[in-house]
Amino acid sequence: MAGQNQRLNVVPTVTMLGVMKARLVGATSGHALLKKVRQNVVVGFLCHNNNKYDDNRAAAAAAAASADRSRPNQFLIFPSSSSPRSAVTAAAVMASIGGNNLITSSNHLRHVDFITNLPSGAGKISHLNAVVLGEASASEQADLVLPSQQFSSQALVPSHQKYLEMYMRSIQDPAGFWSDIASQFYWKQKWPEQVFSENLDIRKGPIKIEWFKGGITNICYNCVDRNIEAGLGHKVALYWEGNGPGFDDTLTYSQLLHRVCQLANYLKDIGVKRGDAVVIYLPMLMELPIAMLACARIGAVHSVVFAGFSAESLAQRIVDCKPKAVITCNAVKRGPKIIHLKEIVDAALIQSAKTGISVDVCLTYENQSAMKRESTNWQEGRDVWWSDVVPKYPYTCEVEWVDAEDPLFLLYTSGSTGKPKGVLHTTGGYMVYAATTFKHAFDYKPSDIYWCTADCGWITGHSYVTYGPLLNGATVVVFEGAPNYPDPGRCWDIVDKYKVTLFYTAPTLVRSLMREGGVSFSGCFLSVYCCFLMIRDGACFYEVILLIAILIFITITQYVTRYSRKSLRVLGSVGEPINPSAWRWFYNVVGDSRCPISDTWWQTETGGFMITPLPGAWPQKPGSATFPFFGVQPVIVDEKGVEIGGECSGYLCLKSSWPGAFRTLYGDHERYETTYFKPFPGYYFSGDGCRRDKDGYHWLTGRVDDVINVKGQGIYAFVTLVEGVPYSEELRKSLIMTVRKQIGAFAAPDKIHWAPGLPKTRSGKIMRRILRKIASRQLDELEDTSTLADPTVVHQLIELADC
Ligand code: 6R9
Repeated sequence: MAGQNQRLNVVPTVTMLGVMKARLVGATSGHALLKKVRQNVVVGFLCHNNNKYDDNRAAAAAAAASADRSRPNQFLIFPSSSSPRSAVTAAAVMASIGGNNLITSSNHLRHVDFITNLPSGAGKISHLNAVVLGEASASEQADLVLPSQQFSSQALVPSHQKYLEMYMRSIQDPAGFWSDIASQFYWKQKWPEQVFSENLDIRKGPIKIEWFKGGITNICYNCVDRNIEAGLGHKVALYWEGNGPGFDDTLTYSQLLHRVCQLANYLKDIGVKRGDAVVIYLPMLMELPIAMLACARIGAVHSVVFAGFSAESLAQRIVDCKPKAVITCNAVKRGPKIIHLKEIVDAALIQSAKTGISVDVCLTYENQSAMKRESTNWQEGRDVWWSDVVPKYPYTCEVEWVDAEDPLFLLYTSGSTGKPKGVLHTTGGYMVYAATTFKHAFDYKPSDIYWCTADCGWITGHSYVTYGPLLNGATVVVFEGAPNYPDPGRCWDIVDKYKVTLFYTAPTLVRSLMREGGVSFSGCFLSVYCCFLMIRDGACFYEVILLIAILIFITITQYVTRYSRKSLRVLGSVGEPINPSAWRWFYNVVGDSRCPISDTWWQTETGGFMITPLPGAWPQKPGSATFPFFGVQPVIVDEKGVEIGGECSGYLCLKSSWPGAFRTLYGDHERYETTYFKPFPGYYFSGDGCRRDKDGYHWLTGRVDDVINVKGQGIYAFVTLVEGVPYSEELRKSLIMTVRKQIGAFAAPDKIHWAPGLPKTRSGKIMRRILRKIASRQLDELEDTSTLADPTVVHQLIELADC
């Protein structure tokens, strides 16, 4: 508490606020204050007299505002009162809101500065006359959120003007633009004159994309050896944070090279050769990126499968790519839950053997914190303990030099038919693209500490846990556990522990952390103490009730604000559209209204970011992925495939290729062409809907096949209500009526299915295939649900099907 008290920011005079043109709201009721807060009128609270009601009301409104998580504000509290009760109340509120929400007068003036000095080239900014003090906070009215001048001035791309120059070059001279960047990497042999060749038009023949073909390189060499040669041998490459707090480890670039080489040597020894597939079924241990790099070093093609997917999913992937070896570990603990990975692998290998695909070697890492060796099921002859063999191999291993167009990895994504698609990426173009997108979208600086919460079983873990950051010589945090274990403050604990500067995550996580309130014991204690003081001083029943209400409100953002998070510089979001209120919470609460958010739109297929803010280069709009990355030409087409210009909505396609594009679906080039290039001939079709606003900002609206039309049933809507709102027949009728009125009778749902939760993948994607099966009551065809974050929602939905 003493520490919190020291953070009191006392504003000397009320006129100070006048200077800053903030509107002053007179003493009013807590409810009215909250309303003003919601309208974003109130940006400060002044508890400026001895009147106990004013103190309590201001405190209640402040607390209520902090609980209104979608729009947390910043607060000024001016406790001029000498009454111990009001001082304690003010302190309690401040302690609970957290020091980070308290801003000093000099901070306010700095915000005013930001507004008058726009980043050059940002164009005319509307809404500047909105709220002065809260301008640096993302609010509902102010739809543009500016990077600070301080941030812009140090950014790699400091202005929209500079972006436009670079972007125009990347479009007009893609060969020159990407060659210049590719030259910064190591090539055993440079690519020939022709930098790329492509055909994206199915009417002109088979689809083909090639970049730097004929160039000879190795991505592992570029991720590790090249950095060591540049003097980064002692720099930390990986910080590993275990599931339980206190379990951690560190690898420098030199140590990483040793580990990679040992495993690469072992793999070579068991006969894995260039072009062979290796399935990696590992949790987020350091051994996972090590295994990916070891495969890349020897030219083997890795296929990482999320450790937790069922034996069926794993078997399906094994049968498809026929690996020489499977690399796994005995078990993993995610939060309090143990998952016996080796048992899943055993079952998958039995299944795949039945279809004639047998795997000779199952290299198993002993994850001691989850399970001991002795308890692990074992098949002699096939299973090998990692620790028995790998450490015996030398620290050096010759690099297998490969063609830029040699396959690097296969990553399976669940297709709409249920048969997963093996997205194939090649080496050179992917390398250049992953590295460049990482560098610019996060404004990477060598002093940064980067943490991406994604698992390597997802494309995000390939491009932005492993390859992109390591190619830039970055320090990466790898986290084994669950973000809400042991409590929802874990992420910020990790941020503070490693002084993370760049934090990249998914909206689904942002929303879940935003939802998870938590009781702060110091807040509790303080409030009980306040109650005591109030009762002693003769407070009435309602005052005590009010204080208890404060207790509930003030504790909501504690899990974030009890950590400093001062190190954070840039935040990132990926996986699905981030709704503006989650965006604002991320920006205002997590990033203290200081860190730009890179809302990166991309896909497994694209290999790297396609539409993303460049922090520092232009203002952001909460919920918009903003503008295309270098070399990317997004177009919006109508249902006939005709490009639409200006402000519009339609299907998002991409014109011409970029180096990170996938080259085929493994073993099924026809499906590749049919799925992505036939719907709108001449373009790559992303499958997403998109709106472009009057300022040219892109707003991703989700997958275009999100509308479920069930034969014989018409439009079938799964409806999730705001927490606490009960389902009722009246509500059902009123929902249908609302759609009829607002959109039209044609769009009115024929069936509403209450859905407390939806079947979502770990990255937040709705599994439409499962919803379709439930809607058409084909319950015996649900197939594998192990790729879901929470498979129990399926049973819940089935139970509610006829309610
Ligand atoms: C990287 C990744 C791709 C699909 C994509 C889109 C959705 C991803 C998004 C986003 C809106 C963003 N998506 N990022 N939608 N804004 N910033 O997620 O790859 O698993 O293949 O999913 O995810 O619908 O088409 P992948």
